[in-house]
Amino acid sequence: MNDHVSALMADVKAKNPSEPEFHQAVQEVVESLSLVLDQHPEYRKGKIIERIIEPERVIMFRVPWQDDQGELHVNRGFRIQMNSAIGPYKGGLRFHPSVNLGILKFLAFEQVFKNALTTLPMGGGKGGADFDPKGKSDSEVMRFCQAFMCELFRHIGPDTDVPAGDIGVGAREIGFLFGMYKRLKNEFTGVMTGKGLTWGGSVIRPEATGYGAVYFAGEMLKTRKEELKGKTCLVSGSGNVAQYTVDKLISLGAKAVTLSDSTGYIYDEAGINREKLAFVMDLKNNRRGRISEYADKFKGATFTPADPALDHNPLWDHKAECAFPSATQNEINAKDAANLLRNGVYVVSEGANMPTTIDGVNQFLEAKILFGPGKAANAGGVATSGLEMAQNSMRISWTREEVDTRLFNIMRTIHEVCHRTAEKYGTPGNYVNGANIAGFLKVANAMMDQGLV
Ligand code: NDP
Ligand code: 2IT
Repeated sequence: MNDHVSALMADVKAKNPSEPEFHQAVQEVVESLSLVLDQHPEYRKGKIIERIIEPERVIMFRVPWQDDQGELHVNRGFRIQMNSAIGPYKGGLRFHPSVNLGILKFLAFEQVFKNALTTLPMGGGKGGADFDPKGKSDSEVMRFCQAFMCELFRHIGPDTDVPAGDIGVGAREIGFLFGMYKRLKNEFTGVMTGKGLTWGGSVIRPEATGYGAVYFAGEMLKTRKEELKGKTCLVSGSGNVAQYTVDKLISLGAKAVTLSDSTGYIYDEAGINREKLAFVMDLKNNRRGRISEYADKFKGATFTPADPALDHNPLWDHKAECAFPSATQNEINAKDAANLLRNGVYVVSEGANMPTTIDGVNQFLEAKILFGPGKAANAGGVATSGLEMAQNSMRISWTREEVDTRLFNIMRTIHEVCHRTAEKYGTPGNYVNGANIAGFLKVANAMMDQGLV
Protein backbone atom coordinates (compact mmCIF):
# COMPACT_ATOMS: atom_id res chain seq x y z
CA MET A 1 0.00 0.00 0.00
CA ASN A 2 1.41 3.43 -0.83
CA ASP A 3 1.33 6.32 1.67
CA HIS A 4 -1.76 7.95 0.26
CA VAL A 5 -3.76 4.70 0.36
CA SER A 6 -2.55 3.87 3.91
CA ALA A 7 -3.53 7.30 5.22
CA LEU A 8 -6.91 7.14 3.53
CA MET A 9 -7.60 3.62 4.82
CA ALA A 10 -6.64 4.60 8.38
CA ASP A 11 -9.17 7.40 8.13
CA VAL A 12 -11.88 5.16 6.66
CA LYS A 13 -11.38 2.61 9.45
CA ALA A 14 -11.44 5.25 12.21
CA LYS A 15 -14.55 6.88 10.80
CA ASN A 16 -16.43 3.66 10.00
CA PRO A 17 -15.56 1.20 12.77
CA SER A 18 -16.94 -2.36 12.70
CA GLU A 19 -17.52 -2.25 8.94
CA PRO A 20 -14.86 -4.68 7.62
CA GLU A 21 -16.64 -5.36 4.32
CA PHE A 22 -16.85 -1.64 3.60
CA HIS A 23 -13.13 -1.22 4.40
CA GLN A 24 -12.33 -4.12 2.05
CA ALA A 25 -14.37 -2.70 -0.85
CA VAL A 26 -12.87 0.78 -0.44
CA GLN A 27 -9.32 -0.55 -0.19
CA GLU A 28 -9.60 -2.49 -3.41
CA VAL A 29 -10.85 0.56 -5.28
CA VAL A 30 -8.40 3.10 -3.90
CA GLU A 31 -5.46 0.80 -4.58
CA SER A 32 -6.48 0.74 -8.26
CA LEU A 33 -6.98 4.50 -8.26
CA SER A 34 -3.41 5.23 -7.21
CA LEU A 35 -2.66 4.70 -10.90
CA VAL A 36 -5.06 7.52 -11.85
CA LEU A 37 -4.61 10.12 -9.17
CA ASP A 38 -0.99 10.90 -10.03
CA GLN A 39 -2.09 11.76 -13.56
CA HIS A 40 -5.14 13.76 -12.41
CA PRO A 41 -4.27 16.14 -9.56
CA GLU A 42 -7.67 17.80 -10.01
CA TYR A 43 -9.40 14.79 -8.43
CA ARG A 44 -7.21 15.10 -5.32
CA LYS A 45 -7.89 18.83 -5.14
CA GLY A 46 -11.61 18.24 -5.61
CA LYS A 47 -11.52 15.64 -2.78
CA ILE A 48 -13.31 13.21 -5.08
CA ILE A 49 -12.21 10.07 -3.19
CA GLU A 50 -13.15 11.54 0.18
CA ARG A 51 -16.57 12.45 -1.26
CA ILE A 52 -17.16 9.20 -3.15
CA ILE A 53 -16.65 7.03 -0.04
CA GLU A 54 -19.14 9.04 2.00
CA PRO A 55 -22.78 8.11 1.28
CA GLU A 56 -24.89 11.05 0.16
CA ARG A 57 -27.53 9.82 2.60
CA VAL A 58 -28.10 6.85 4.93
CA ILE A 59 -31.63 6.00 5.99
CA MET A 60 -32.17 3.58 8.90
CA PHE A 61 -35.59 2.72 10.14
CA ARG A 62 -37.69 0.45 12.34
CA VAL A 63 -39.73 -2.28 10.65
CA PRO A 64 -42.37 -3.64 13.04
CA TRP A 65 -44.47 -6.59 11.86
CA GLN A 66 -46.63 -9.40 13.15
CA ASP A 67 -46.17 -13.14 12.51
CA ASP A 68 -48.92 -15.69 11.85
CA GLN A 69 -49.21 -16.48 15.56
CA GLY A 70 -49.82 -12.82 16.39
CA GLU A 71 -46.37 -12.31 17.90
CA LEU A 72 -44.68 -8.95 17.24
CA HIS A 73 -41.22 -8.51 15.72
CA VAL A 74 -38.97 -5.55 15.05
CA ASN A 75 -36.33 -5.55 12.31
CA ARG A 76 -33.99 -2.85 11.13
CA GLY A 77 -34.39 -1.45 7.61
CA PHE A 78 -31.79 0.51 5.62
CA ARG A 79 -31.32 2.39 2.38
CA ILE A 80 -27.88 3.72 1.50
CA GLN A 81 -28.12 6.47 -1.14
CA MET A 82 -24.48 6.42 -2.08
CA ASN A 83 -23.99 8.53 -5.19
CA SER A 84 -26.33 10.28 -7.65
CA ALA A 85 -23.76 11.96 -9.91
CA ILE A 86 -24.81 10.10 -13.07
CA GLY A 87 -28.44 9.18 -12.35
CA PRO A 88 -31.02 8.27 -9.71
CA TYR A 89 -29.80 5.94 -6.96
CA LYS A 90 -30.13 2.36 -8.20
CA GLY A 91 -29.44 -0.95 -6.53
CA GLY A 92 -30.98 -3.93 -4.84
CA LEU A 93 -32.53 -4.73 -1.47
CA ARG A 94 -31.13 -7.61 0.58
CA PHE A 95 -33.15 -9.45 3.24
CA HIS A 96 -30.81 -11.68 5.26
CA PRO A 97 -30.11 -11.99 8.99
CA SER A 98 -26.47 -10.94 8.42
CA VAL A 99 -27.46 -7.54 6.97
CA ASN A 100 -25.93 -4.56 8.75
CA LEU A 101 -24.84 -1.03 7.89
CA GLY A 102 -21.29 -2.01 6.83
CA ILE A 103 -22.42 -4.75 4.45
CA LEU A 104 -24.94 -2.47 2.77
CA LYS A 105 -22.36 0.33 2.51
CA PHE A 106 -19.92 -2.01 0.77
CA LEU A 107 -22.66 -3.08 -1.62
CA ALA A 108 -23.78 0.50 -2.29
CA PHE A 109 -20.17 1.58 -2.86
CA GLU A 110 -19.53 -1.21 -5.39
CA GLN A 111 -22.85 -0.43 -7.06
CA VAL A 112 -21.71 3.12 -7.91
CA PHE A 113 -18.83 1.85 -10.07
CA LYS A 114 -20.78 -1.10 -11.48
CA ASN A 115 -23.66 1.10 -12.59
CA ALA A 116 -21.25 3.54 -14.21
CA LEU A 117 -19.80 0.65 -16.25
CA THR A 118 -23.22 -0.35 -17.64
CA THR A 119 -23.24 2.74 -19.92
CA LEU A 120 -26.72 3.59 -18.55
CA PRO A 121 -27.57 6.66 -16.41
CA MET A 122 -27.83 5.16 -12.93
CA GLY A 123 -26.36 6.30 -9.62
CA GLY A 124 -25.61 3.83 -6.84
CA GLY A 125 -27.59 2.69 -3.80
CA LYS A 126 -28.38 -0.42 -1.78
CA GLY A 127 -30.75 -1.32 1.02
CA GLY A 128 -32.37 -4.11 2.92
CA ALA A 129 -33.10 -5.48 6.34
CA ASP A 130 -31.84 -8.04 8.84
CA PHE A 131 -35.05 -9.99 8.21
CA ASP A 132 -34.76 -13.71 7.40
CA PRO A 133 -37.37 -14.80 4.84
CA LYS A 134 -36.41 -18.47 5.41
CA GLY A 135 -39.12 -20.46 7.13
CA LYS A 136 -41.63 -17.59 6.94
CA SER A 137 -45.07 -18.02 5.36
CA ASP A 138 -46.05 -15.98 2.31
CA SER A 139 -48.36 -13.90 4.55
CA GLU A 140 -45.53 -13.14 6.94
CA VAL A 141 -43.25 -12.12 4.08
CA MET A 142 -46.05 -9.92 2.71
CA ARG A 143 -46.61 -8.19 6.06
CA PHE A 144 -42.87 -7.62 6.45
CA CYS A 145 -42.53 -6.18 2.92
CA GLN A 146 -45.54 -3.91 3.51
CA ALA A 147 -44.12 -2.65 6.81
CA PHE A 148 -40.73 -2.08 5.16
CA MET A 149 -42.28 -0.07 2.30
CA CYS A 150 -44.43 1.97 4.72
CA GLU A 151 -41.21 3.78 5.62
CA LEU A 152 -39.08 3.37 2.48
CA PHE A 153 -41.71 4.87 0.13
CA ARG A 154 -41.03 8.42 1.27
CA HIS A 155 -37.36 8.17 0.20
CA ILE A 156 -37.65 6.57 -3.26
CA GLY A 157 -39.26 7.30 -6.63
CA PRO A 158 -38.71 6.61 -10.34
CA ASP A 159 -36.45 9.69 -10.70
CA THR A 160 -34.99 9.52 -7.16
CA ASP A 161 -34.10 5.98 -6.15
CA VAL A 162 -35.15 2.72 -7.82
CA PRO A 163 -34.65 -0.44 -5.70
CA ALA A 164 -34.61 -4.03 -7.00
CA GLY A 165 -33.82 -7.51 -5.65
CA ASP A 166 -30.71 -9.07 -4.12
CA ILE A 167 -30.23 -11.96 -1.65
CA GLY A 168 -33.62 -12.88 -0.15
CA VAL A 169 -35.53 -10.45 -2.38
CA GLY A 170 -36.95 -12.05 -5.52
CA ALA A 171 -40.14 -11.84 -7.57
CA ARG A 172 -42.43 -12.49 -4.57
CA GLU A 173 -40.92 -9.75 -2.41
CA ILE A 174 -40.74 -7.22 -5.29
CA GLY A 175 -44.48 -7.78 -5.87
CA PHE A 176 -45.40 -7.10 -2.24
CA LEU A 177 -43.09 -4.07 -2.03
CA PHE A 178 -44.39 -2.57 -5.29
CA GLY A 179 -48.02 -3.17 -4.28
CA MET A 180 -47.60 -1.20 -1.07
CA TYR A 181 -45.71 1.63 -2.80
CA LYS A 182 -48.49 1.96 -5.37
CA ARG A 183 -51.13 2.05 -2.67
CA LEU A 184 -49.32 4.65 -0.58
CA LYS A 185 -48.48 6.98 -3.49
CA ASN A 186 -51.55 6.27 -5.65
CA GLU A 187 -49.15 6.11 -8.59
CA PHE A 188 -48.20 3.31 -10.98
CA THR A 189 -44.60 4.09 -11.83
CA GLY A 190 -41.34 2.29 -12.54
CA VAL A 191 -40.21 2.74 -8.94
CA MET A 192 -38.80 -0.78 -8.69
CA THR A 193 -37.22 -3.18 -11.16
CA GLY A 194 -37.60 -6.93 -11.32
CA LYS A 195 -41.37 -6.47 -11.55
CA GLY A 196 -43.69 -9.17 -12.90
CA LEU A 197 -43.94 -9.34 -16.68
CA THR A 198 -47.63 -8.35 -16.73
CA TRP A 199 -47.11 -5.24 -14.58
CA GLY A 200 -44.08 -3.43 -15.95
CA GLY A 201 -41.28 -5.96 -15.60
CA SER A 202 -38.76 -6.60 -18.35
CA VAL A 203 -38.20 -9.95 -19.99
CA ILE A 204 -34.68 -11.29 -19.26
CA ARG A 205 -34.37 -9.33 -15.97
CA PRO A 206 -34.59 -12.57 -13.89
CA GLU A 207 -31.99 -14.20 -16.15
CA ALA A 208 -29.77 -11.15 -16.58
CA THR A 209 -27.17 -11.41 -13.82
CA GLY A 210 -26.35 -15.06 -14.47
CA TYR A 211 -26.45 -14.67 -18.25
CA GLY A 212 -24.27 -11.58 -17.98
CA ALA A 213 -21.65 -13.32 -15.82
CA VAL A 214 -21.41 -16.09 -18.42
CA TYR A 215 -21.25 -13.59 -21.31
CA PHE A 216 -18.42 -11.82 -19.46
CA ALA A 217 -16.52 -15.10 -19.03
CA GLY A 218 -17.00 -15.78 -22.75
CA GLU A 219 -15.56 -12.37 -23.62
CA MET A 220 -12.53 -12.96 -21.37
CA LEU A 221 -11.96 -16.34 -23.03
CA LYS A 222 -12.16 -14.73 -26.48
CA THR A 223 -9.00 -12.75 -25.65
CA ARG A 224 -7.25 -16.16 -25.63
CA LYS A 225 -9.18 -17.37 -28.68
CA GLU A 226 -11.10 -19.84 -26.54
CA GLU A 227 -14.78 -20.46 -25.76
CA LEU A 228 -16.90 -21.88 -22.93
CA LYS A 229 -17.97 -24.95 -24.88
CA GLY A 230 -16.67 -28.11 -23.24
CA LYS A 231 -15.40 -26.37 -20.10
CA THR A 232 -16.13 -27.72 -16.60
CA CYS A 233 -17.49 -25.04 -14.27
CA LEU A 234 -17.85 -24.70 -10.50
CA VAL A 235 -20.89 -22.63 -9.51
CA SER A 236 -21.78 -21.66 -5.92
CA GLY A 237 -25.19 -20.59 -4.60
CA SER A 238 -28.47 -21.92 -5.94
CA GLY A 239 -30.52 -18.74 -6.04
CA ASN A 240 -31.30 -16.35 -8.86
CA VAL A 241 -27.75 -15.73 -10.07
CA ALA A 242 -26.56 -19.35 -9.80
CA GLN A 243 -29.65 -20.75 -11.56
CA TYR A 244 -29.34 -18.58 -14.65
CA THR A 245 -25.57 -18.99 -14.74
CA VAL A 246 -26.12 -22.74 -15.07
CA ASP A 247 -28.90 -22.15 -17.60
CA LYS A 248 -26.59 -20.18 -19.92
CA LEU A 249 -23.67 -22.56 -19.37
CA ILE A 250 -25.87 -25.45 -20.54
CA SER A 251 -26.92 -23.45 -23.63
CA LEU A 252 -23.27 -22.81 -24.51
CA GLY A 253 -22.22 -26.43 -24.10
CA ALA A 254 -20.29 -26.03 -20.83
CA LYS A 255 -20.71 -28.37 -17.86
CA ALA A 256 -21.65 -27.03 -14.41
CA VAL A 257 -20.87 -29.60 -11.69
CA THR A 258 -21.63 -27.82 -8.39
CA LEU A 259 -24.29 -25.74 -6.63
CA SER A 260 -24.64 -24.76 -2.98
CA ASP A 261 -26.67 -23.07 -0.28
CA SER A 262 -25.85 -22.18 3.31
CA THR A 263 -26.25 -25.84 4.37
CA GLY A 264 -23.61 -27.26 1.99
CA TYR A 265 -22.93 -28.08 -1.66
CA ILE A 266 -23.66 -30.73 -4.27
CA TYR A 267 -21.16 -32.17 -6.73
CA ASP A 268 -22.48 -33.85 -9.85
CA GLU A 269 -19.69 -35.10 -12.05
CA ALA A 270 -22.09 -35.88 -14.90
CA GLY A 271 -23.09 -32.21 -15.04
CA ILE A 272 -26.30 -30.32 -14.25
CA ASN A 273 -28.54 -30.74 -17.30
CA ARG A 274 -31.88 -29.05 -18.12
CA GLU A 275 -33.94 -31.60 -16.19
CA LYS A 276 -31.77 -31.23 -13.09
CA LEU A 277 -31.82 -27.43 -13.34
CA ALA A 278 -35.63 -27.45 -13.57
CA PHE A 279 -35.66 -29.51 -10.37
CA VAL A 280 -33.38 -26.96 -8.64
CA MET A 281 -35.56 -24.04 -9.79
CA ASP A 282 -38.72 -25.68 -8.45
CA LEU A 283 -36.92 -26.69 -5.23
CA LYS A 284 -35.55 -23.20 -4.56
CA ASN A 285 -38.18 -20.88 -6.03
CA ASN A 286 -41.42 -22.74 -5.24
CA ARG A 287 -40.80 -25.29 -2.51
CA ARG A 288 -38.03 -23.23 -0.86
CA GLY A 289 -36.16 -26.43 0.06
CA ARG A 290 -32.50 -27.27 0.71
CA ILE A 291 -29.91 -28.21 -1.93
CA SER A 292 -29.23 -31.61 -0.28
CA GLU A 293 -32.46 -32.82 -1.93
CA TYR A 294 -30.60 -32.71 -5.27
CA ALA A 295 -28.32 -35.53 -4.16
CA ASP A 296 -31.33 -37.52 -2.86
CA LYS A 297 -33.00 -37.21 -6.24
CA PHE A 298 -30.13 -37.66 -8.73
CA LYS A 299 -27.91 -40.76 -8.58
CA GLY A 300 -24.19 -40.06 -8.77
CA ALA A 301 -24.45 -36.63 -7.14
CA THR A 302 -23.02 -36.11 -3.65
CA PHE A 303 -23.96 -33.62 -0.94
CA THR A 304 -21.31 -32.28 1.44
CA PRO A 305 -22.66 -30.42 4.46
CA ALA A 306 -21.13 -27.02 5.27
CA ASP A 307 -18.53 -27.31 8.02
CA PRO A 308 -17.83 -24.00 9.76
CA ALA A 309 -14.72 -25.54 11.40
CA LEU A 310 -13.02 -25.89 7.99
CA ASP A 311 -10.67 -23.10 6.86
CA HIS A 312 -11.76 -23.52 3.23
CA ASN A 313 -14.82 -24.38 1.17
CA PRO A 314 -14.46 -27.84 -0.44
CA LEU A 315 -16.72 -26.72 -3.32
CA TRP A 316 -13.69 -24.88 -4.73
CA ASP A 317 -11.51 -28.00 -4.50
CA HIS A 318 -12.58 -29.85 -7.66
CA LYS A 319 -10.95 -30.09 -11.08
CA ALA A 320 -12.41 -27.47 -13.42
CA GLU A 321 -11.51 -24.67 -15.81
CA CYS A 322 -14.02 -22.02 -14.72
CA ALA A 323 -15.55 -20.78 -11.46
CA PHE A 324 -18.70 -18.68 -11.03
CA PRO A 325 -19.04 -17.69 -7.34
CA SER A 326 -22.72 -16.74 -7.10
CA ALA A 327 -23.68 -16.90 -3.40
CA THR A 328 -22.27 -14.13 -1.21
CA GLN A 329 -19.30 -11.98 -0.17
CA ASN A 330 -15.96 -13.50 0.83
CA GLU A 331 -16.91 -17.05 -0.12
CA ILE A 332 -13.46 -17.55 -1.74
CA ASN A 333 -10.61 -17.00 0.73
CA ALA A 334 -6.86 -17.29 0.14
CA LYS A 335 -6.90 -21.07 0.61
CA ASP A 336 -9.86 -21.49 -1.74
CA ALA A 337 -8.11 -19.34 -4.36
CA ALA A 338 -5.00 -21.54 -4.06
CA ASN A 339 -7.16 -24.67 -4.40
CA LEU A 340 -8.86 -23.28 -7.50
CA LEU A 341 -5.53 -22.50 -9.14
CA ARG A 342 -4.12 -25.91 -8.20
CA ASN A 343 -7.17 -27.60 -9.75
CA GLY A 344 -6.66 -25.86 -13.06
CA VAL A 345 -9.22 -23.06 -12.85
CA TYR A 346 -8.15 -20.14 -15.03
CA VAL A 347 -11.46 -18.29 -15.52
CA VAL A 348 -13.27 -16.72 -12.54
CA SER A 349 -16.35 -14.62 -13.28
CA GLU A 350 -17.90 -13.17 -10.13
CA GLY A 351 -21.70 -13.39 -10.18
CA ALA A 352 -21.83 -12.45 -6.49
CA ASN A 353 -20.66 -9.13 -5.08
CA MET A 354 -17.10 -9.24 -3.68
CA PRO A 355 -17.08 -13.05 -3.31
CA THR A 356 -13.27 -13.15 -3.18
CA THR A 357 -11.16 -11.80 -0.30
CA ILE A 358 -8.34 -9.37 -1.09
CA ASP A 359 -5.72 -12.13 -0.60
CA GLY A 360 -7.66 -14.38 -2.97
CA VAL A 361 -7.93 -11.65 -5.62
CA ASN A 362 -4.18 -10.99 -5.38
CA GLN A 363 -3.45 -14.65 -6.05
CA PHE A 364 -5.66 -14.62 -9.14
CA LEU A 365 -3.96 -11.46 -10.40
CA GLU A 366 -0.48 -12.82 -9.76
CA ALA A 367 -1.36 -16.06 -11.56
CA LYS A 368 -2.62 -13.90 -14.47
CA ILE A 369 -5.79 -15.93 -14.88
CA LEU A 370 -8.91 -14.43 -16.46
CA PHE A 371 -10.47 -12.84 -13.38
CA GLY A 372 -13.68 -10.83 -13.85
CA PRO A 373 -14.49 -8.86 -10.69
CA GLY A 374 -18.15 -8.60 -9.62
CA LYS A 375 -18.47 -4.92 -10.52
CA ALA A 376 -17.94 -5.84 -14.15
CA ALA A 377 -18.97 -9.50 -14.39
CA ASN A 378 -22.32 -9.24 -12.56
CA ALA A 379 -23.35 -5.85 -13.97
CA GLY A 380 -25.82 -7.53 -16.36
CA GLY A 381 -28.49 -7.60 -13.65
CA VAL A 382 -28.51 -3.90 -12.94
CA ALA A 383 -27.97 -3.12 -16.63
CA THR A 384 -31.18 -4.96 -17.46
CA SER A 385 -32.84 -3.10 -14.58
CA GLY A 386 -31.76 0.03 -16.45
CA LEU A 387 -33.42 -1.39 -19.58
CA GLU A 388 -36.58 -2.03 -17.52
CA MET A 389 -36.54 1.63 -16.42
CA ALA A 390 -36.18 2.73 -20.03
CA GLN A 391 -39.13 0.57 -21.13
CA ASN A 392 -41.24 1.88 -18.23
CA SER A 393 -40.47 5.49 -19.16
CA MET A 394 -41.46 4.83 -22.76
CA ARG A 395 -44.47 2.70 -21.69
CA ILE A 396 -43.49 -0.08 -24.08
CA SER A 397 -42.05 -3.60 -23.76
CA TRP A 398 -39.23 -4.97 -25.81
CA THR A 399 -39.03 -8.61 -26.94
CA ARG A 400 -36.71 -11.23 -25.42
CA GLU A 401 -34.40 -11.00 -28.43
CA GLU A 402 -34.20 -7.22 -28.15
CA VAL A 403 -33.37 -7.24 -24.41
CA ASP A 404 -30.98 -10.19 -24.63
CA THR A 405 -29.10 -8.55 -27.52
CA ARG A 406 -28.83 -5.30 -25.56
CA LEU A 407 -27.62 -7.24 -22.48
CA PHE A 408 -25.03 -9.09 -24.51
CA ASN A 409 -23.80 -5.88 -26.13
CA ILE A 410 -23.57 -4.14 -22.75
CA MET A 411 -21.51 -7.01 -21.30
CA ARG A 412 -19.26 -6.95 -24.35
CA THR A 413 -18.79 -3.20 -23.97
CA ILE A 414 -18.04 -3.51 -20.24
CA HIS A 415 -15.44 -6.17 -21.00
CA GLU A 416 -13.87 -4.09 -23.75
CA VAL A 417 -13.74 -0.91 -21.59
CA CYS A 418 -12.22 -2.77 -18.61
CA HIS A 419 -9.70 -4.49 -20.86
CA ARG A 420 -8.70 -1.25 -22.61
CA THR A 421 -8.53 0.76 -19.37
CA ALA A 422 -6.33 -1.84 -17.65
CA GLU A 423 -3.95 -1.67 -20.59
CA LYS A 424 -3.97 2.14 -20.73
CA TYR A 425 -2.97 2.40 -17.06
CA GLY A 426 -0.12 -0.06 -17.40
CA THR A 427 -1.66 -3.27 -16.02
CA PRO A 428 -2.81 -5.27 -19.05
CA GLY A 429 -5.19 -8.13 -18.26
CA ASN A 430 -6.01 -6.76 -14.81
CA TYR A 431 -9.80 -6.39 -14.97
CA VAL A 432 -9.89 -5.24 -11.33
CA ASN A 433 -7.97 -2.10 -12.18
CA GLY A 434 -9.84 -1.75 -15.45
CA ALA A 435 -13.27 -1.87 -13.79
CA ASN A 436 -12.37 0.34 -10.84
CA ILE A 437 -10.69 3.00 -12.96
CA ALA A 438 -13.25 3.10 -15.78
CA GLY A 439 -16.18 3.23 -13.33
CA PHE A 440 -14.46 5.86 -11.24
CA LEU A 441 -13.60 8.18 -14.13
CA LYS A 442 -17.19 8.42 -15.30
CA VAL A 443 -18.52 9.25 -11.83
CA ALA A 444 -15.58 11.50 -10.88
CA ASN A 445 -15.93 13.60 -14.02
CA ALA A 446 -19.67 14.03 -13.41
CA MET A 447 -18.94 15.09 -9.82
CA MET A 448 -16.34 17.61 -10.99
CA ASP A 449 -18.82 19.06 -13.51
CA GLN A 450 -21.55 19.42 -10.89
CA GLY A 451 -19.51 21.34 -8.33
CA LEU A 452 -19.27 20.85 -4.60
CA VAL A 453 -22.56 19.14 -3.75
P1 NDP B 1 -30.64 -15.45 -3.79
O1 NDP B 1 -31.25 -15.07 -2.49
O2 NDP B 1 -31.53 -15.77 -4.93
O3 NDP B 1 -29.64 -16.67 -3.60
C1 NDP B 1 -28.57 -16.58 -2.72
C2 NDP B 1 -27.87 -17.92 -2.68
O4 NDP B 1 -26.64 -17.78 -1.98
C3 NDP B 1 -28.66 -18.97 -1.93
O5 NDP B 1 -28.35 -20.23 -2.47
C4 NDP B 1 -28.13 -18.82 -0.52
O6 NDP B 1 -28.28 -19.99 0.29
C5 NDP B 1 -26.67 -18.53 -0.76
N1 NDP B 1 -26.16 -17.74 0.34
C6 NDP B 1 -26.54 -16.47 0.68
N2 NDP B 1 -25.89 -16.06 1.78
C7 NDP B 1 -25.08 -17.08 2.12
C8 NDP B 1 -24.15 -17.24 3.15
N3 NDP B 1 -23.91 -16.26 4.05
N4 NDP B 1 -23.48 -18.42 3.20
C9 NDP B 1 -23.72 -19.41 2.28
N5 NDP B 1 -24.60 -19.30 1.29
C10 NDP B 1 -25.26 -18.15 1.20
O7 NDP B 1 -29.67 -14.22 -4.16
P2 NDP B 1 -29.03 -13.85 -5.57
O8 NDP B 1 -28.79 -15.06 -6.38
O9 NDP B 1 -29.84 -12.75 -6.14
O10 NDP B 1 -27.64 -13.20 -5.12
C11 NDP B 1 -26.44 -13.96 -5.05
C12 NDP B 1 -25.25 -13.00 -5.10
O11 NDP B 1 -25.29 -12.27 -6.34
C13 NDP B 1 -25.20 -11.93 -4.02
O12 NDP B 1 -23.85 -11.66 -3.72
C14 NDP B 1 -25.82 -10.72 -4.70
O13 NDP B 1 -25.40 -9.52 -4.09
C15 NDP B 1 -25.25 -10.88 -6.09
N6 NDP B 1 -25.92 -10.19 -7.17
C16 NDP B 1 -27.25 -10.38 -7.40
C17 NDP B 1 -27.86 -9.74 -8.45
C18 NDP B 1 -29.29 -9.99 -8.80
O14 NDP B 1 -29.73 -9.45 -9.82
N7 NDP B 1 -30.03 -10.76 -8.06
C19 NDP B 1 -27.13 -8.80 -9.31
C20 NDP B 1 -25.72 -8.72 -9.02
C21 NDP B 1 -25.16 -9.39 -7.99
P3 NDP B 1 -29.42 -20.03 1.42
O15 NDP B 1 -30.70 -20.06 0.66
O16 NDP B 1 -29.14 -21.23 2.22
O17 NDP B 1 -29.25 -18.75 2.21
O1 2IT C 1 -25.94 -6.15 -6.94
C1 2IT C 1 -26.69 -5.83 -7.88
O2 2IT C 1 -26.27 -5.30 -8.89
C2 2IT C 1 -28.12 -6.16 -7.75
N1 2IT C 1 -28.52 -6.76 -6.76
C3 2IT C 1 -29.08 -5.71 -8.81
C4 2IT C 1 -29.45 -4.28 -8.63
C5 2IT C 1 -30.54 -3.75 -9.52
O3 2IT C 1 -30.92 -2.59 -9.28
O4 2IT C 1 -31.00 -4.43 -10.43
